[in-house]
Amino acid sequence: MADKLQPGKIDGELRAGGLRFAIAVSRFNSFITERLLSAALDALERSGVKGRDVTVVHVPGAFELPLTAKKLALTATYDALIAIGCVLRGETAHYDYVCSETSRGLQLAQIDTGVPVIFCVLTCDTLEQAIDRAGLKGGNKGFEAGLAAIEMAQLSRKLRPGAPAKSPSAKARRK
Ligand code: INI
Repeated sequence: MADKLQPGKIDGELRAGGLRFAIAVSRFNSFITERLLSAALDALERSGVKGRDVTVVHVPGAFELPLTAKKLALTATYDALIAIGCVLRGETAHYDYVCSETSRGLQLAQIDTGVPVIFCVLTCDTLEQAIDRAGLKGGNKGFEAGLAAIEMAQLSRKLRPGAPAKSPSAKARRK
């Protein structure tokens, strides 16, 4: 039987001591976003992050998150960012514009700057759906965002420009 392929692997660990994070939080629907924020902070703290290494910035609404994330990234201070918001569908097309521009803008912010931006913006039809995802039936998306930020911060350190490419160990190659 042919040898099983042993690829080199690069993973982002969930160890966060010494990493720095910023969290941009929308005040719109703060009943939800503050719960997401608490859970994100909980995930960071349980993973060893100190309060002095986290900055929280409040913005009016989700639409303001992309510019804020980009400005935070350009300070070159943070290993990863988290953008927290909650957009609830109304009776007009406003929801669609806010959702699409917020997600597009956050993706651009991380692609343009190279600093990971974790997307923790709930886009829900009803308040009940949002409550479920902010600590009720659907867990808490803020906690997941905190863990994703740690993983992406670690991974980004390993994938920095000029970092040695990881190849299988000599032992694995001899097999
Ligand atoms: N902002 C939100 O974060 N969530 C919403 O549900 C929302 N709705 O429904 O209008 C919302 N609008 C405000 C928007 O994000 C901007 O703050 C505002 O348009 C000023 O630029």
